Formats: sequence, C-alpha cells, structure tokens
Amino acid sequence: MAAQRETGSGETSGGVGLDRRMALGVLGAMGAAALTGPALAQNGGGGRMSDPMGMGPLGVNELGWDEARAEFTLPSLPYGYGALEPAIDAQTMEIHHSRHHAGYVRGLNRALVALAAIRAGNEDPALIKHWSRELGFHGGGHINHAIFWQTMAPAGNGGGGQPGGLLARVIQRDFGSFEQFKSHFTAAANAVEASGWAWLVLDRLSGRLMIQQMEKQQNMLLTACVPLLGIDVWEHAYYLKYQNRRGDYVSNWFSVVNWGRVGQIFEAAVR
Ligand code: MN3
Repeated sequence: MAAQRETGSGETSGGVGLDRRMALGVLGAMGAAALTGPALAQNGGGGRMSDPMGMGPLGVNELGWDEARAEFTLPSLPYGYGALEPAIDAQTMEIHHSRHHAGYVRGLNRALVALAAIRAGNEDPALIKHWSRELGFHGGGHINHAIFWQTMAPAGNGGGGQPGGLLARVIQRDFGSFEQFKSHFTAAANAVEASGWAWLVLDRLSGRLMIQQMEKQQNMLLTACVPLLGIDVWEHAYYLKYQNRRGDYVSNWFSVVNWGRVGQIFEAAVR
C-alpha cells in the first residue's frame, strides 16, 4: 500500500525519567493541550479534580499516558476494528491503529527521552532541532489519532447523523447550515495535498468555528484553536478500500462521525 513509512523503531524509553508535567507541557506546546488549557483558565484556574491530566474530554486512557512507566502507550480503540464497516474497513483500521498510531507513540516517547538527555547534558544540544521536529511529528500524530478514534462510532450506533445542542446552533451560526459546514469540510479534506488532515476547530480568539487543513500532522493548528473533529486523509487511512477515491472515503466517513462526542469536546472547550 502507499502509506507513509513509519519512522518509529520500537524502542522504549529507558534511563531518562520523564515526569508527567514535563510530558504534558510538551503536548501543550504543540497546541493539543489547548483542548482544555484556556477553558481551565476561564474556570478560574482551579482545574477539575475529575480531570487530573488537564486534558478535558480526552482523559488518561484516551491519551495512553502510563503513570508507572512515565511514558505514552497506544490507547485502545473504543470499538472493534470492524465496527466502522463499511465506511472504514477492518484491515485498514487494524493497520492504522496497531502500526501507524503505535509508531507515533514510540516516536513521541523517543523524542521526549532524547530531549531530556540533552537537557541533562548527556546528548549534543545540536540535536535539539532534530528531536524537536520528531516531537512535533510524532506528538502531533499521537494526539491527532487519539482524537480521531474518539470522534468516530459505528454508523447508526453513535455514528452519523447531525450534531445537536449547542454545537448544532453554533454550526448554524458560523456556517449557515449543517449542509454548508459539511460542504466546506469536505472540500477542505479533498483538497489536502498529499498527507494531511482537515479539522473543525474552535478559534478561541474570535469564539467562532473554523475549518483548517493540516499538512502532515504537526504545527498547523493555530495556537488559539481547539481541535473538535478531524479526518485523516493520509493514504494509509483509506487506500486499501478506496484506492485513489479519497472523495468517496470522505463522503462515507460522515456516517461514522460521533457527533455526541464532538459535542462534548466543544462544550468542554467553551465552558
Ligand atoms: Mn493516520
């Protein structure tokens, strides 16, 4: 298949301890922790005891943080590999999750360990540029996929349909209608060049929803934006079943969008 080659080597971290604050601080720097960071500030900065990770709707399990090993692990899917058939086939889901996503988790841990070693004086500081890029790529890959899995569900059993509640009203306000949102999002996903993503995000500065494209998977979300829903349009996400017909994949993917979960993420972001 034409999927991107993984760069993860399968190494696990060793020797250099990473505390949770460090790891999460890095994720915050990538913009992913914007899922809840500013929301906590709006709450008065007190945080939520039920949310010790400070990641709001994405909890410890969804992010795969292993407290004992002080590293990230591959989070399990909230459904089976075949659960999103026919929109996304089981073999694609299995390879995507157990190979690609797992590779990003390994790469993220490896980058965190390497950067800690540099800080400790055990590694050449000239490598900071290299490992920072690795951190952005693999860390972004990990977070993007963690959100991706969480915002899908079997068609007719949590997946498909339209959003409700506050999210529905804000989509109406900012896009005119759900159909206009869908049209814009679809066009953005179909027009991503090579490997990337399309995202529905909340722009905290304007308080409005936006649609963005992400090249590859790093550093493309505006800092002030909270990712709400994204579609992976790397070829590894659809090529086995759809080959070059990305448009068919994007169209069918809407049948497995878990709007209830997206609504939870949105409401946590504006709380
Ligand atoms: Mn992917």
